[in-house]
Amino acid sequence: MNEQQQSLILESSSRFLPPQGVKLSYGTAGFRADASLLQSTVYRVGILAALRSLKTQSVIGVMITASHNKVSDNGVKIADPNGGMLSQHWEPFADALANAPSPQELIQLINEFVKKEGIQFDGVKHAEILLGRDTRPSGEALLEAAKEGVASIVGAVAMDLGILTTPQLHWMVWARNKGMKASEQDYVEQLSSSFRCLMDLIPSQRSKFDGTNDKLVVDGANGVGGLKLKVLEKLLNGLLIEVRNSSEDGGVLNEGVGADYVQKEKVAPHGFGSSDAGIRCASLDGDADRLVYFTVNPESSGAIDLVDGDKILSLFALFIREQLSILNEREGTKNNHQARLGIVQTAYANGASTNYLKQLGLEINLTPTGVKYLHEKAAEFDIGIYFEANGHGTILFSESFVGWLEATTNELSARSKGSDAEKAALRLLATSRLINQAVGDALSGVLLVEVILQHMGWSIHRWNELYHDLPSRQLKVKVADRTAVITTNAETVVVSPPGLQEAINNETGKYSQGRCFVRPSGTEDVVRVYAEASSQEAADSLANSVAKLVDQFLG
Ligand code: NG1
Ligand code: ZN
Repeated sequence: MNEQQQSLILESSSRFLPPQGVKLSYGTAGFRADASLLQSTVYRVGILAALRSLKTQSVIGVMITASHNKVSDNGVKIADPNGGMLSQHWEPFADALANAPSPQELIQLINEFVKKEGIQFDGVKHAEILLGRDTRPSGEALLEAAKEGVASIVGAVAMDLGILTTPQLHWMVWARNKGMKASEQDYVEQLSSSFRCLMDLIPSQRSKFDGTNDKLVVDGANGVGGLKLKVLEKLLNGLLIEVRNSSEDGGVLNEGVGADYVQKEKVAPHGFGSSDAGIRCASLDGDADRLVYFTVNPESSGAIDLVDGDKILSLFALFIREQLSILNEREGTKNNHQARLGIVQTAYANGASTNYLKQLGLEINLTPTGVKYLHEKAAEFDIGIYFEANGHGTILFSESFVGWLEATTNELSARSKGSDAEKAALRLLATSRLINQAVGDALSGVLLVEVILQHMGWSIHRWNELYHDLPSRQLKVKVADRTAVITTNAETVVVSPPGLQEAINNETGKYSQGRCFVRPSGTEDVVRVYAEASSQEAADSLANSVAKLVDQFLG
């Protein structure tokens, strides 16, 4: 770093001193904390993003959000050149950068790192960073801090894209680096046009829903998702969406609303009641990267039938499998190719979903919690479908498979226009354009679910009957040091503290269909407990006893 560069960082970083006595770490979803603690961290992530852009010579994204966490929290994370999460190789540097106590130590750290990584500040190479934020009130000032961080690196330019969903920002980074048109308008056009294309390809003999099922009601978590869904909806032709709990409605972000609340508490979000019984409802989280469906139960107030991420995955898998098998039956095309379809879940996937998918003959892979692990695994297949039970997931299509699909579609269109095989290939292509290729996206997810339900001629009840969830319970345990819990086998087995896993096994063995695991959260200062058993009482009791064990071993 030359003198000019050093003094630029020294000057601006002295205006963003880190809070005393707080140690932040770049967890599974970036840095998250009470918003009042984050000015300096976000400023430094601005620097980090600029360095990442110089290193990769690609556009990098910075998203300011704390997703489903409470409104007074905020967070910041980086979108890498492929639109995915920051390379794990850079995470330790992110941690060190955020925690450097003084401007001098910050400079020293950056100096060492750029030398090691061979990053050059020659004024010729440029860096470009896309900045977005969710609707949190603290977002605006934090975004300014990120801009200052970017501006403190010579040759780096920040583009403020304002309020976006997290997946929109990731998509834009992905699209920019592919040389595609990448504005918010382009996102909206790509989603809506591929949705309409899939609607046009619905087999005519499939029955439509009855009247009561026509409308979809979406809970926007009082966040950004509802806002953006209203923009999309205008271009969808024929899909009726009513948005409730949108950011402009004045409710508190994620409070008694949103996908995390609905999935974990299994109750209707604020603004939904018995008059909605039987209607197809969906819930987004605060930054619209999670999606769950539900119906309100007419008999008991607040109770719902939840259709979670596992069931969305199952619906997607059925649809993709149907198209692939139609394609495989085609005759006489060149370049025959059996696509490899892979399913990726975490240990939080309901056991009933994993059994169901196995029965379909699908290949199931388990990874640790955290989108980066699921995404990486799914990218190994021609088509990889990944979902967390909480509703975060997507379908990845490999570039080579999309190339093959395009060639096959052209060939089929020339030889057998209107054939089933051509339609199946066109459906897969449209799906690859509709579903976000960078990260799980509630908006593209909702559109794909809607069109598949119409394609199948299914109501939400028919979909929910694919299999019956095993009763489950999730609990959080506050402990002195959650990092004392070390796990293996995709987080299903505790290796430390010693003896804890044996105690969990012993407890689990007492329950029919019992399954239970514990792991340290990557986003909150807690240890999470997950339990499953043949009845709700049993799942609750197993979770409670294991929570006590965690407390005993770590309290
Ligand atoms: P942690 O806090 O590590 O459990 C939570 C979710 C993850 C993922 C991340 C990122 C659960 C049990 N965990 O992680 O699946 O979505 O947040 O937002 O839902
Ligand atoms: Zn989220």
